Amino acid sequence: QLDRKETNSCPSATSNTEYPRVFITGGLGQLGVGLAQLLRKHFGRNNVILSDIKKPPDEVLNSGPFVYADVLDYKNLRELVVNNRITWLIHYSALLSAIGEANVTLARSVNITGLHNVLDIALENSLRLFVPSTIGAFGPSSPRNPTPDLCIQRPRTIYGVSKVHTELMGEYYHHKYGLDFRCLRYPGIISADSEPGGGTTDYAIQIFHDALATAKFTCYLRPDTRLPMMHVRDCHRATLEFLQAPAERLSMRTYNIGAMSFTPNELACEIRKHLPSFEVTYAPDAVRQGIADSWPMSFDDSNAQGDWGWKAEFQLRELVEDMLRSIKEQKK
Ligand code: AKB
Repeated sequence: QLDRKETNSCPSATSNTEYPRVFITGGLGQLGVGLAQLLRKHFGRNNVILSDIKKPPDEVLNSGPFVYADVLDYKNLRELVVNNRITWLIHYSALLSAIGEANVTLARSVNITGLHNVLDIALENSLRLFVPSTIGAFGPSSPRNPTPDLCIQRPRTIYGVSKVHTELMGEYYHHKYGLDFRCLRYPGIISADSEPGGGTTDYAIQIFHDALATAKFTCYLRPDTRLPMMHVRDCHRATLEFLQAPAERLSMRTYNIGAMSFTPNELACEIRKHLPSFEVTYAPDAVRQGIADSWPMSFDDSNAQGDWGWKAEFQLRELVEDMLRSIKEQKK
């Protein structure tokens, strides 16, 4: 029989105590594995623990510690944090915008009850807590082009409502109890090696796969739907730089981060520079078009730039080159 401690604790890296001990929830979603890879380069393989409720693929298991963790199971999560001497908690578990609309009860529970659990565990254990927010935290009455950090936020999706709740609860715990809560509002994140799940910006990933497979793509948004987007490497770097920023440089606890904004038509035109025969058909879907129409067209991220030096590296041209090259390599 396995010892309980053994099942719930992962090997410590070294005696080097200056590195954070990082725990990532929802680690098998679009962002966890890539962020863990970057953090492990900086802090050591065993100092970064990925977790999820799904079975990890072999390459994830072989790349560093992985444990089962359900964010709705408070005791299990607390035990993992305590037994592994965690100092930074990165909370990626969430249902995204489109899938949230199809599963409101589940989204409310994962996105809101899950957040309450991690807030309490982070406070009890003096953790630095990072939770992403999103362009989806804004709504039809927000200024859309550009959207500043502080403005009206009345989103119309359960995802957006749960993320405004995240921003407000995290900031409340920071001001009332001193919790080191940090939050970035991510644009749509574009990645080649990990699939998104149920977002509104996902078309901008699928388009590359379909372009290379069949030179045809059917888009669920209108050709002129402009949304803020970011290459996944910029997203991971922003997250690390923000987590490492000294507290005195942070004039706020929730920041917009931007990189580029484009429409499906502009993206298709850029892809056509590499694949001239590429054709796109537009069949707007009422739910996702409605969501996109209520979201920012571009982000004002001047506070992130000024406070902790945020600057994106990828613009549309580099993003398209990198996505096409990476997907082609995966197929070899
Ligand atoms: C979604 O489309 O739901 C996400 C997001 C922008 O937060 N990618």
